[in-house]
Parts: sequence; C-alpha cells; structure tokens
Amino acid sequence: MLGKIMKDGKTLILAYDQGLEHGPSDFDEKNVNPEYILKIAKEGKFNAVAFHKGIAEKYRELIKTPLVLKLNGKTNISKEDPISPTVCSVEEAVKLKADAIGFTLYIGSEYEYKIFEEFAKVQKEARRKHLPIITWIYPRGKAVGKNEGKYMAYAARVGLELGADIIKIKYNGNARDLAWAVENAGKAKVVIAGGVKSKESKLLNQVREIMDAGAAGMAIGRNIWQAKDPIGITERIQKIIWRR
Ligand code: FBP
Repeated sequence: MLGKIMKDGKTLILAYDQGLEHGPSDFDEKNVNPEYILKIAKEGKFNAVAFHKGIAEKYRELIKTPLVLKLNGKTNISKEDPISPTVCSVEEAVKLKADAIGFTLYIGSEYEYKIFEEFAKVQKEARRKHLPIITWIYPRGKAVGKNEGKYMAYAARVGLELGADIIKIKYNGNARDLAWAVENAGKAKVVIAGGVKSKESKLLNQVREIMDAGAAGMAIGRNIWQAKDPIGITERIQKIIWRR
C-alpha cells in the first residue's frame, strides 16, 4: 500500500498545509503560489506532496507527484487546547485521486477523545478504500505545556495503536529518544517534521541523526520551499535518506 509514497522503505514528503495551519506569515511572493510548490515537488522528485483539499481541487491537473490529502485542519489563532476538525472525507480523497490520507492528532489535548473518535472513522474508511494513512501526531495543550519533546515516543506509539501506516512526529533533538520512538512505532514507519527554517548545515546534521535513529524519512515544508535553492537542499537531504 505504501509503494506509491515510499521507495525502499524510505520517503521524503513535501508538506504544504501551512497556509491553513499557520496562515500567510510563512509565505513570500514565490511560495504563496501552489504552482511553485508543485514545481519543486516534481523537479525534486518528492515521494509525495501534502495538501488540504482546496489546493488539491484547484490544482489537480498540475499535481504530478503522489498526493497526501490532509483530511483535518485548523488555524493557529485560538490558544485553547487544540482540536483539528475533519474538513474532508475519505470519499473526497478518492475522488481527488489521493495516494494517501493525512490526519493530525493532538495527544494530551482536552479534546483528545473527540480527535480519536474522528480519526477512528477516517481510519476505518481509509482501510476500506485501501488508502495508506499518515498521522501527524503532536502532543499539545495545557496538560502537555512545554513537555512536547517528552512525549515523542508516546506519540509514535499512539500512531501504531490507532492504526497509522506512517507516523509524523517532531524530533526532540535526542537521538536515543528517537530510536525508542521508532521502536515504539513497530511496523509503522516514522517520519520527522522539518520545523522552522534553519541553517542548512544544522538541518542536514539533523537529517543524518534522524536516519541513524531508524526513521524512514521526513515530511518537511518550510525548510524546502523557503530555501533559496529548494532543489539543491532537497537533493542533499535525499542523499542522506537513501545513503547515496
Ligand atoms: P514544516 O516542515 O514546515 O515544519 O511542516 C511540518 C508540519 O507538520 C506541517 O505539515 C504543519 O502545517 C506544521 O508543521 C504544523 O506545525 P505546528 O503545529 O508546530 O504549528
């Protein structure tokens, strides 16, 4: 099932859901345009690109890269415990020729029970349609506070327990913790989010560390499409992921 979005058990996914999740503050004149992202996805030979449904609908004929369709989303305006409502169905994902579905779960949020209920429905439907499931799992909310990193392995385990195929988590910077998170994910694959744009050398060292810890790759956005040379940095990341 993962054949379209992974190569030799590894993957590099271009994330572009930030327009909803963060708003236009992440964008400049170039990367505000989804066509620019699609060009990077194609030329950079990404294994998949992650969009919300509006972009997938409007730009469908230009999407030449396997599509991960995000089925839930929210803005970052509210500072309450997060919940990301379902805004697209698995059926719509199939119509949009998605190759996988994406879903964000905020573990530790006071709305965790609702998030799990929503995800259970989506997970069941995606299985019926034979679509792989990628979960973004982020520990968030008052109960988590600044301890997001402490729950990295827990996030990975939640993905396995709830039926994800690929689990996207944030790296807490500790390679041993990440190796433990990967073990906790069992047969599910772990990929790491990119985070805010950082110095290229720092990012590449982090990718090395992540891959050595047993992760299957990255699902990364700003560090690619905010870069001056997106294809160059993509190729350098791919060299590390596939150890070329
Ligand atoms: P970046 O590589 O740009 O950090 O994107 C990864 C990602 O998971 C996006 O898919 C998502 O929009 C964003 O980070 C959410 O991050 P946060 O919840 O920390 O604002």
